[in-house]
Amino acid sequence: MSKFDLVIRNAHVVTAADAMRCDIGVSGGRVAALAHDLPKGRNEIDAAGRYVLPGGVDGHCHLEQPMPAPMKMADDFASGTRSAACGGTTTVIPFAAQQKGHSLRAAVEDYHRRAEGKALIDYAFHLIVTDPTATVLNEELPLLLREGYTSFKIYMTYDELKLDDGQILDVLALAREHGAMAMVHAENSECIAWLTRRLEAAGRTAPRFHADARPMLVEREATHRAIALSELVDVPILIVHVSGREAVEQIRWAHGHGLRIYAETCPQYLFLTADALGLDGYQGAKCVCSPQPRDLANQQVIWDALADGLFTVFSSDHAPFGYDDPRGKKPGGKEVPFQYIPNGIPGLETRLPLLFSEGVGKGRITLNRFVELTATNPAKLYGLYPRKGTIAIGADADMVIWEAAREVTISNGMLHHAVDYTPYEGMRITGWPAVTLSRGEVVWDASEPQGRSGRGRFLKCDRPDLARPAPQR
Ligand code: DUC
Ligand code: ZN
Ligand code: ZN
Repeated sequence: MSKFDLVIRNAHVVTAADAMRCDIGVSGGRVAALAHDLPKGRNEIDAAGRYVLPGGVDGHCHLEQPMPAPMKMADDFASGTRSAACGGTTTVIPFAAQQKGHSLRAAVEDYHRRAEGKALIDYAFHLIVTDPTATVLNEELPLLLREGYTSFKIYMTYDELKLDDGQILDVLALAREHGAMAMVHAENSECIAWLTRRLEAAGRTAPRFHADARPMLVEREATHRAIALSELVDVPILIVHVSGREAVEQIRWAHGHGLRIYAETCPQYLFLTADALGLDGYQGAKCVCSPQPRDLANQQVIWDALADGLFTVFSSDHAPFGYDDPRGKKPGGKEVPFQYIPNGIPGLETRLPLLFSEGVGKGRITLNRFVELTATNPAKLYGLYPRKGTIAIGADADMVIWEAAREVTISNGMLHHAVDYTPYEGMRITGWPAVTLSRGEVVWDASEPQGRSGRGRFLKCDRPDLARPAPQR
């Protein structure tokens, strides 16, 4: 009887810190050995000539998040996690969102019901705090944090989600007391509302005017304010979906002053520009997300900040709404003014291949940095490391064998989400996962998703591993 359920032979293993050539022995869903010439396993994969990397951890994606009618996200936990696995991601962390006037606990219970029996890969939950009442702050949140929900998102915009500065301070104080990770959506709500009213009055309602309602200063001001609120409370925060230069400058300033500000960016800020919102007719609705993609100069700033260590994590912000869909980009079946288009674009499956091809393949970032941004750091930030986010003895055997030279023209037909478009249609990239393993089981084999929906397990998160952000290189 073999000691190993699976042996991956001749692997070129790359983690955030190292690279080594060895065999990988998997037993009971975990990495049990990293050595040469391991004895035969019950199953064997020959990885000769291929990289074996930790499975991706997508720390920011939205799946089946309850929305105001008639909107409904296209992906549930089954299609969303399937799509993630086919793109090399083995852990997702979507959001259990509190509805104003309701309890946070109820949101978490509801979200578990949505996930149960459906996920193909493992998942944890962030919370979204929209109504920080005394009960939420003093009773619900402290208990939930102890039960393995150790991170939450707060919004500075969106009427149904946003908190005012006093509420944000209350929530940050609680994060400090309990060692939780606060993620902040930083955009100035009043400026957006004012600009939107003026655009509407001028009849400027096409999708491309979404960008005019959110000039960069809207993100810059809110980023600055979020940093100040974090400094006042003396607690680290993560600024999510940073889109360009002015927000990056604020974060650099904070780092220069020794403040613990983590930062996230997403594929849409590297591979799309605001021009995509002006596509023919109503097509620009496909790329309406917030913050919106900027321009080529801002893309370069984001690339530089990925390479020099300013960013801690690279996430998809997958927010799946169908285009020709009365529950999606055409609410009620109609082409609507930009402010009623549900915000978000799909990207769970393309996140890793895009960064692998254009980042590692084009020499902008190293393979170690790729692993750090897409797997190791999100696992650390959200209290899942070292179980997730690395290849090490005792870690879950979540791994991706990469076919680094495979040339791919992205098309929606090859993806596995339930959205009817991809914003990256026609893009030519090099590299795609050949095999994705979740706890030692194949969930993607280069042609089909594998494994049973519902095999994915809920993960309780520990306290975040809150080292200071890496010094900028
Ligand atoms: N913006 C968000 O804040 N969340 C989901 C999608 C989006 O565009
Ligand atoms: Zn957001
Ligand atoms: Zn989001």
